[in-house]
This record gives sequence, structure tokens and C-alpha cells, in this order.
Amino acid sequence: MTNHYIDIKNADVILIMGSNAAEMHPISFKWVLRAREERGAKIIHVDPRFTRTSALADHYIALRSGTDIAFLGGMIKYILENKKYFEEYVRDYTNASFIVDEKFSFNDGLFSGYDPAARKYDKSTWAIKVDEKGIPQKDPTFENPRCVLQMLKAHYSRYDIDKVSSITGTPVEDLKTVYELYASTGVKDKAGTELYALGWTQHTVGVQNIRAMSIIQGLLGNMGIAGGGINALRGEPNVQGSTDHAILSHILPGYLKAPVASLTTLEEYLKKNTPKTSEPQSANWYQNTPKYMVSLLKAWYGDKAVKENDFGYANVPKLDDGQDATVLNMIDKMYEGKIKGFTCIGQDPAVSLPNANKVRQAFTKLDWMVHVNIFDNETASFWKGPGLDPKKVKTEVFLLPAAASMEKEGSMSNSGRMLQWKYTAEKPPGDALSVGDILYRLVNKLKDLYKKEKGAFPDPIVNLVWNYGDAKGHYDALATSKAVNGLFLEDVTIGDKTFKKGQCVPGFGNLQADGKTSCGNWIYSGAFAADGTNLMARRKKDDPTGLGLYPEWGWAWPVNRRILYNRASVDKNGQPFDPSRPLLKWVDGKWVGDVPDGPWPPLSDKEKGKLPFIMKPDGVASLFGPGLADGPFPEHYEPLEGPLAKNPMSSQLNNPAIKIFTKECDLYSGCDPKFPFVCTTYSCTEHWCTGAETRWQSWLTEAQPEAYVEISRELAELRGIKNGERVRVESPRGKVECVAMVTTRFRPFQVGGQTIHQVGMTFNYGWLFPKDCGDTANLLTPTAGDANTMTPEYKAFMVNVTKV
Ligand SMILES: Nc1nc2c(c(=O)[nH]1)N[C@H]1C(S)=C(S)[C@@H](COP(=O)(O)OP(=O)(O)OC[C@H]3O[C@@H](n4cnc5c(=O)[nH]c(N)nc54)[C@H](O)[C@@H]3O)O[C@H]1N2
Ligand SMILES: Nc1nc2c(c(=O)[nH]1)N[C@H]1C(S)=C(S)[C@@H](COP(=O)(O)OP(=O)(O)OC[C@H]3O[C@@H](n4cnc5c(=O)[nH]c(N)nc54)[C@H](O)[C@@H]3O)O[C@H]1N2
Ligand SMILES: [Mo]
Repeated sequence: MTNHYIDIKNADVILIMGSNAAEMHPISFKWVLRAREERGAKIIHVDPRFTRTSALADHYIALRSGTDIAFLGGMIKYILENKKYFEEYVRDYTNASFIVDEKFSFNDGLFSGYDPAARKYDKSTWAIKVDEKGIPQKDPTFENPRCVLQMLKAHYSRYDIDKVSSITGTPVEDLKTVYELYASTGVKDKAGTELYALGWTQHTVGVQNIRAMSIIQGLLGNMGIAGGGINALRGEPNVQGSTDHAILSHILPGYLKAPVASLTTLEEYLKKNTPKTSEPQSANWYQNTPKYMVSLLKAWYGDKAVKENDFGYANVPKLDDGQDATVLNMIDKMYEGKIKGFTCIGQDPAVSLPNANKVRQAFTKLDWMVHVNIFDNETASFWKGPGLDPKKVKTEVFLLPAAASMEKEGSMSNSGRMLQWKYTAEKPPGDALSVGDILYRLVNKLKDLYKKEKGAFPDPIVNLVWNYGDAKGHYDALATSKAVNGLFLEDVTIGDKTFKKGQCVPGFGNLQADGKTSCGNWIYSGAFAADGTNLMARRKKDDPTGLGLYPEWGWAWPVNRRILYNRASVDKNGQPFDPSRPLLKWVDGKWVGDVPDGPWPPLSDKEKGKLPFIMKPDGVASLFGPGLADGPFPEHYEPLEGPLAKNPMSSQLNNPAIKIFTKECDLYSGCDPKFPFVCTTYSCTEHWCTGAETRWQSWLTEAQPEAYVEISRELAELRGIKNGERVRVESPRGKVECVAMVTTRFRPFQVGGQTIHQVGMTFNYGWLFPKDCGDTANLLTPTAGDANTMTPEYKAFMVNVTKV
């Protein structure tokens, strides 16, 4: 979230699109309702299915799965053509006035630079024109037809409301309602927020869904303000923490880029990954990358990391150039037999990953699997699953009993980037250990082994700092957190302050690029005060701004800033655009309110003032965003499997930049009459994700006992299916037998003159337990992912539904 949970109460219009917030994120929804109670906020829910979120919204608006860019493209057109945008903000704080390079073009669904053989773009023409000093050329009058605002207008002029309606299946009147209501926040004294989750991310155009909304929020001046922002409601407990700490293959902790093989020295890595700017008033925060990277290497390799050996950079595993090591590719390689061992901690991928038949087959190619869990599940027991003969599966599985979350101490990071310290409530049962303890012991064993046997390249293991144990040899969460926060390795004087060796680094502004500090994750630096006080454990309820920032409750990254980009909430003189919601204010030479996004004075100070979007090299929000794999402007493409044979927007049916998998089990139906219905998947209130945790609870399985498919009354009639009857749901990749839930929650869509039916299933069930509860919807879903992140397209694919 750019903002945080409590801040939702400050919004005037709340657009929930891509999430079932009431059922999946009840904490966020409490503040949604508070906004309506306290300030009369309007709530809009845009979702193909009517849910408990819809039931409490002022406007429930239906759209066909996978058509959000068309919906939002129409909104961008509406905002631009009716001049609903916040002009001052757009001119000064976004790249709307920047001039786009002449070589950039867009034609019939393709941006310039497309290579059809590689299914990739050469992005060199997606550029802003710069002057001889390297500063972006601008036209603040917006008259130049090549300025971003005009290019945006031209691109979205194609998204007229009738066409949008014929793609999304949303009635024109409903589109108008949303466009008018949401665009009403493009003024100084109104704030609009957006809440999304998987309804947006789980598509082959997932990132561009979010980009489309970022453009809208930029145009309306809704970024960096109280009650605004783009707010990803994160899923698993601490999934925010897991991404911050890089439990992902393309980044290092704190979102530093993962090194690739061709960058063989630290100097090359830093040169490639430290952005430069010529914009005089840009803070270009990532210019500090060397301080963060060197401090990270010091945290990992300690005394063994010295300038002479590149601070141990050679020890860091490297991706091959261009390699994508995300999960769909990992399973694909496993399926090929190229991966021998698999460590699976707190997951049930046999149920949660797409094309589950492929995943389960892939597991049979492994020599071993280590599974760390609090229960057995379909992954740990895959070898005795449906269709497999245990005698023929060679994989050896080790199931290690883990402590559950309430049985261990540590920090949890919520969606609002807030870290809260929690304590052990109960000892783990039997031999169960926390995952921290398991990893701590495992690496110690590995170190012993490498010390003894050496091996081809022992340094990364042998030299790793691994002092995370307490006196009794147990994993110590507090000591680990301090290492993450960062420590002074020598006495260091910064400005008028001297820090002693061994003290905690009180914020990333103090990190050094010369090896005098260590820090396991720069964005978490400051979670401890210099004297070692754990700020994540704070529980003070003061709220000086009245906006719900509660600055002394827990600690939020970065540097306890509660709302990102908050310098965009003030004008060039540092005065709040909306004095009734003053998030930040420049008073007598200092900032009052939230922790400002950088200490500098307001922008009107031509010498020291900085632009508000400090993480961007040019200091402003990107309406033209050249960084993504699939285009600088979001464009509507149909899902990889959709009901239309032709994309009404262009000749490109699907996102041209996605990877197509080609194993024999990677079957795609295209627009095939054998699979006529759109299917989407989701979770339910009563279960958690795969259900591997919740299906063991008798009261939850009583409430939601077995797999079901939700179908509309119209479809039920068409297929002669009655509520409660058993049906077969089938895709080219598999089938699931389950109960039909005939409901008005789904309604057919009118799309391009045809009636399109959509159905929905949860992915909460597996064959293991309870007996005969059915199996996962992921037996149906395709191995297909977003062009940028590879997040699977779980939310839109094609099926058939027949009575058993
Ligand atoms: N009770 C409970 N709570 C949970 C979870 C759980 O399993 N159970 N899971 C947690 C996790 S890990 C996560 S990631 C979050 C997920 O949180 P959400 O993303 O809110 O959860 P989903 O159930 O996937 O619901 C997403 C909604 O998107 C809709 N949708 C489908 N396709 C589209 C589309 O193309 N466009 C739009 N606009 N909407 C679409 C679906 O109908 C559904 O209502 O929830 C978390 N909270
Ligand atoms: N079709 C479809 N598929 C989806 C989605 C969808 O919307 N549709 N959503 C996707 C999303 S957003 C997510 S997050 C994934 C979730 O997919 P998974 O992460 O595979 O599923 P979970 O059910 O959350 O698995 C949690 C496992 O962790 C175990 N566990 C619980 N607590 C602890 C603990 O303290 N320690 C350890 N070691 N183990 C523990 C549980 O017993 C369970 O086996 O599914 C994805 N798959
Ligand atoms: Mo999730």
C-alpha cells in the first residue's frame, strides 16, 4: 500500500476493484465503512461476481473477468476529455508535460520495437526526449502533440464508452456512474482511494491493470495524499514482509535488483543498477544504491567482505542474463527433470499452483523434497495422490514439523508497511521448531560440511555470517532483526553525531558505502533506535494529525513514513492542497505532520527543494511508464483463454509479450466452443487459500464442506442443472467434479452482441482431507503468467460445465 489501513477512513470515494475486501481483508473493510460513517464516502465495487463487498457498496458494477484495462481506459478518456484532472498536480508532479521520443509509436495493438519471434519488445524507442544536458524536454502548456498528456489522450481516445461496454459487458449507464463519481476526486479537497488484490494481479495483463489505475490516480492528484493512493491488500500473513525480504527470485532484500551473470564485479553491478539523473530538482533516491548494497554484503559476509574482494559480491548467486526464475518456470524445469531437490516451506503448491496436474507430475521427477509444515498436505503426500502409484514415485519426502505463527516471536509486516513485534504465545508441540530454528540449524550443518569437505566453491556458505543463535543454540529473532536493521561496524561520525561500533543504525540515511555499516535490508533500517530500542514493539496511541497516522504505534518502512510520496500532498510552497486533510505542512522552515518523503524544503526553493516522487530518477509520477515489458501505456488484450475470437481493440488477441509454455500438458483452448464459459477462481471466507490449514478444522469444513462451482440461474437453465446437483467442470488441462451452486451472484454478460456466461470456483479443496471433498480448481487453470511478474492467470480462463 502507498497508504495504510487506517488511512482508508480519509477517502471520499473508495473504488474496490480487483478485490473482495469485505471477506478477504476485513481489517481494511472496517476503515472502508468508517469512511462512509464519518464523512459520507461513496463505495464502488467492480467485480464479475456479487460478494459481501458488493452487498455493502453504494454501487456494485459487474464486468467480465480480464477486461479491467478496457474499463479503466474508458475512465482515462473520460477524465482527459472532460478536463476532470487536477491540472497543477499533473503539470508539476507527473511527466504529463514531457515530450515523447519521435521513434516511439503504437499501431494496432503493438508498441514500437516488437520482436514476434522472441515475443519481446526492444524498449529503446520508449523514451522521453532530453536536451543537451540530459534533462527531459517539456511543454507545460500541453499543446505539443508529442507531450505525454496528448499521447495519453490519443491512446485512450479509442476507448469510447460503447466499445468499452461491448468488451466488459458492463452497461454504459454503470460505466458513466463510476467514471463521474471517481473523477469527482480530481479536485483539491477530495480524495479517492483504490483497493485491489488478486482480481487485478492474476492476469496476463496484471501489472498493466495496476498501471492503468496509477495513471488515473496521477491525473486526479490522488497519490501521496491522505485518503488516496493505490492500495494492494496483501494476502498471506506477512507476505509484505516476505517480499520486502526478497522471498522472490528477481530481487535482493529491500528491492535491490538481483545480480545477473554478466555483471561479474560489484562495480559493474552498481553501475548498471544505480540510476542517474540530470533533473536538477530530482532527489533520485536510488542513487544511494551503493550504500545499501555494500551494507547488505557486510551483513552477509562480515569481516570476510572487504573492499579488496568486492565485499564478497562473488558469493552472491547470479541469475543468467534474461533468466526468469519465478515459479511457473521453476515447475516447467522440474517437469523436464532438471531440478533434483525442492524445499517447500509453508505452502501447498500441489493445490495452489496453476495446471496442478503438471505440478504433481513435476514432483515425481524430483529426487527429494523437504516439506516444512504444521500439517500434512497434498504436496507432502503428493506421491499417494490420485493417479499416482507410490511404488513408482522415486521422490523421497522429508516432512519436518514446524511451529505455528503464534508459537514464535518476531516481526510481522502488514499491507500498510507497518512492522509490529509479536511474542510467543505458546510453546510448539512435540519436536516442532520454528522455521527460523530449522534454517538456523540446517545452515550450521551445511557450514560444517563445507568446512570439512570444501567442495567446488565453499566461500558463500563458509563465509556467511550466521550468528543468529542465542546462548542455548536456538534461533534468536531479536538478534536477527537487529542485523536486518543494520549495525555500525566502527565508530562513525555523521554530521554532529557520533555512533559507536555495535550500535544500531537509526535509519538508512546513515548507511555507508565503505564497509563501516552492515544492514540486511535498507528499508527496514530504523526499526531500532541507535540505543537498541525496538520501535516495532511500540504501542502508543497518540495521533497528533488526527488522520490516523499513530506514529508511535509499531514502525513503518521507510523511516516510519505512513504515506508514501507525501510531498505530493502540498503545493510548491509546502502548503497542503487540502487544508482540511493536512498530511504535511512547511511551517517556519520545517515540516510538520507525517515523516516527509525526504528532508528537503518545498519545491519553490529552487536550490534545495526536491520533486515529490523521489524514487523516480526524474522526480515525477510516470503517466508514460517506459519500464514495463508490455508497453508504456496499458492496452486491452483478451486473457490467454477468452471467449472472443478477435480483440475489439486491435489485431493482437492476447498480450504479445507473455511467455507461452509448450509442454504436452500445456494445452490452451483459445476461443473453442468446447469450452464456452469464462471461469474465475477465488477464496471463500471460511477457508484459507488451499484449505491445507482450514480443512482440518471441523467447524470450518462444516460451514464449507466441499468443492463447488457458482453458476448463474440462466446458465443452470441452459444446461438443465439444479442447485446442489453434481457437475463436471472441465478445461483442456483437467477436470473437477463438484457441487453446483446456482446463484444470482453471477449474471450473464452481453459482450459484442453475444451472451457470455461466467462461472466461479474456489481453490480451497484438495484430495487429501476431508475424504471426497473434491479437488482444487487449479486442475483447470493454465500455465500462463503476467508479462512482467509471471503471476499466474488464475482469474480468467475457459471451461465447460456439464451435469454428471
Ligand atoms: N478468509 C480468507 N481471507 C483471505 C484469504 C483466504 O483464503 N481466506 N487469502 C488471503 C490471500 S493469500 C490473499 S492474496 C487475499 C486475496 O484477496 P482478494 O484478491 O480480495 O481475494 P479473491 O478471493 O481472490 O477475490 C478477488 C475478487 O476478484 C474478483 N475477480 C475475478 N476476476 C476479476 C477481474 O478480472 N477483474 C476484477 N476487477 N475482479 C475480478 C473475484 O470475483 C473476487 O471477488 O486474501 C487474503 N485473505
Ligand atoms: N486458482 C487459484 N489459485 C491460487 C490463487 C487464486 O486466487 N486462485 N491465489 C494464489 C495466492 S494469492 C496464494 S497466496 C497462494 C497460496 O498458496 P499456498 O501458500 O500454497 O497455500 P496455503 O494454503 O496458504 O498454504 C499454507 C501452508 O502453510 C502451512 N502453515 C501454516 N502456518 C504455518 C507455519 O507457521 N509454519 C509453517 N512452516 N507452515 C505453516 C499450512 O498448513 C499450509 O499447508 O495460492 C495461489 N493460488
Ligand atoms: Mo496471496
